[in-house]
Amino acid sequence: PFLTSLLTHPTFIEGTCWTTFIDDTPELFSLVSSQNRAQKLLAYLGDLAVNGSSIKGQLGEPKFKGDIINPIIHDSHGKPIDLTKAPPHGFKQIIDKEGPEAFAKAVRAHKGLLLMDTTWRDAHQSLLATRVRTVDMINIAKETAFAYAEAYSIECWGGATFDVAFRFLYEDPWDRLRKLRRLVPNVPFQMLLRGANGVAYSSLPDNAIEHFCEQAKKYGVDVFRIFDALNDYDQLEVGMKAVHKAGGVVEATVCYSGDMLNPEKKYNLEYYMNLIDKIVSSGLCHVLGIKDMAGVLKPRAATLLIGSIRKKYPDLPIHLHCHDSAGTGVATYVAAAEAGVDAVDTATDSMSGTTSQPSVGALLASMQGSEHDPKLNTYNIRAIDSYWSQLRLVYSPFEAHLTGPDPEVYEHEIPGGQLTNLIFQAQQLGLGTQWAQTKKAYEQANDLLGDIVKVTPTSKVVGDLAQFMVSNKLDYQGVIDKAEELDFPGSVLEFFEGLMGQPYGGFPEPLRTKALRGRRKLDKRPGLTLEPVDLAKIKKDINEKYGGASECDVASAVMYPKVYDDYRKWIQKFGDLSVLPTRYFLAKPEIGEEFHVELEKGKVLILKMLAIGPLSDATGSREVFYELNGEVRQVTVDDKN
Ligand code: 3PY
Ligand code: ZN
Repeated sequence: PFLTSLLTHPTFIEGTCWTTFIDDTPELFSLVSSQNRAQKLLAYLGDLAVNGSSIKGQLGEPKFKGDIINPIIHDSHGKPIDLTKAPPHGFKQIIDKEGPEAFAKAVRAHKGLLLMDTTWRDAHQSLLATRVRTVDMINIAKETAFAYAEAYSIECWGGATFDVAFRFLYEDPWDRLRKLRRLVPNVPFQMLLRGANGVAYSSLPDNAIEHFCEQAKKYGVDVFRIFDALNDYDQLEVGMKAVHKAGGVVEATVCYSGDMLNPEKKYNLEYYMNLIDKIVSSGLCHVLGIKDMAGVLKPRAATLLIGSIRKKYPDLPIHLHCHDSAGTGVATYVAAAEAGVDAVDTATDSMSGTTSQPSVGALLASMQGSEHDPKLNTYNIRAIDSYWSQLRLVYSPFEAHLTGPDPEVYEHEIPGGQLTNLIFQAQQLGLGTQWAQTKKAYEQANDLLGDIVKVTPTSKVVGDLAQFMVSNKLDYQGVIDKAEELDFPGSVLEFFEGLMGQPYGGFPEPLRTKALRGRRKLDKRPGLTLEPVDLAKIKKDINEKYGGASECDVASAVMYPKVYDDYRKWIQKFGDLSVLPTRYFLAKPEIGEEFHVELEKGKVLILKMLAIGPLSDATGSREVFYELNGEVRQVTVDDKN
């Protein structure tokens, strides 16, 4: 079977095999025969038909169940592009041939505003609970490589996507990275790294971060946006050093919080410039990132902040990330471009706006004819969007149903992804009416914690405290008065212990002491006291349990031991379902409806559900009948209803 896997692998067939191909392509070692895979797939489809979807957070079925139509991309003469040809060279080639410093120089020298497309990461993290699956990115990847060939980067990895892929989609995020990389050889891939937390929710030993970054770089990430959720430089530096060592582009990032135009607020220009000075003087930073995770950077603040950085550091590339929660994102980007920013983040139109990034189409129209015009081919950009407008309807079960901008974000400062999540949770719990209370409580929780920078994982701390306050009917004063008796959420205690780093201005006292009740108080970064991870032992353990452990598997198990373990067990039962079209992953087909699943290149299963049998009183199960490549197959499914 290994030989069959190798000989039928798309990269092998395409003849683009590289020397470390076998090492770099662990899926070759999945010696599961297609027979076995088909049976596992039927087990999943049967379960879905009898018990409905088990995908967490899914409400109802996709609004769109038709065939997805792929767009035709055109060249500059209006002729359709042959997608079997290689796409034009982009910034990726500069990184590969000349390294991160040359990339930074090329970005700075570029005329016109550069764009990062966030559709494959932050846009769906912020709008659709991070649920977009690999197959739906793969199916538009070649077209994207042409339409976005001149882009600064495509964000496709990291942040919550890593955890959610394993936990809720039963997909391996490394597999996503490798597959997309093969299809997009020209545009740099970008990921979001939570500094010393990696892609997890609290600090990990330094060797775990190093090991993770090494694999991420090796399998396709070029640009690493590294932030720390408290803007704690010591925590940030762990990520910067790890990425530098791995040879990636260090996009060291400052999180923007509050309102620097308001003299009464904690985070002012001086605060940001001091942090930026520290980052630049480290000598590790190739690009400076400014991360406005809640969408609270007003246009005039962008002029002041970007203008000040540009003046002090004329050669430093600046990359700005905003969310469009209040509806001001495009105005902020225009102001930032005029103040000297190099790159900004947009999402395809139908996956943009509100808690996501500003729309690419709106930005292109706003910049058209100006000296900062990004000059992308708007026809192709819209063609890509015609694909995503269909996909957005396929993922409708994960919509938070935001109706429009939320200018109240300037008060509650909830980050884009979390805002959608909290609304979604409130709706699922039937607490829609409590939503207004949750927003108010979030604001008060933030004040209680000392007005901290709020982004994963600290945003979760504030969110958990807010929900705790709502369910226990506590206001600001109530928490202060009862602090000694309250059973605070775990994340709040972790924050107070110092496991997420040190907040600017210190921890709030006496609340911290009262809440901790004798637990430890770290005053240095946690990594200094954490034992290094025994990577060899983890590899051995995975090998013994499941076989075929790659370094990527090790990195996954280090980040999320339990989630990774559950994923491997799930795969043993249902196989790798990343190839199943999303419409059939989320809902059963109609009886008699034929559909195709391409297990691997050239190995297509033709499926048709024939019938769902009656409930057997004796066993509590049902038989589900499928036609698979013309043969009738049946699976027995426990009816959980
Ligand atoms: C993440 O860490 O997942 C984020 O998107 C922060 O903005
Ligand atoms: Zn974001």
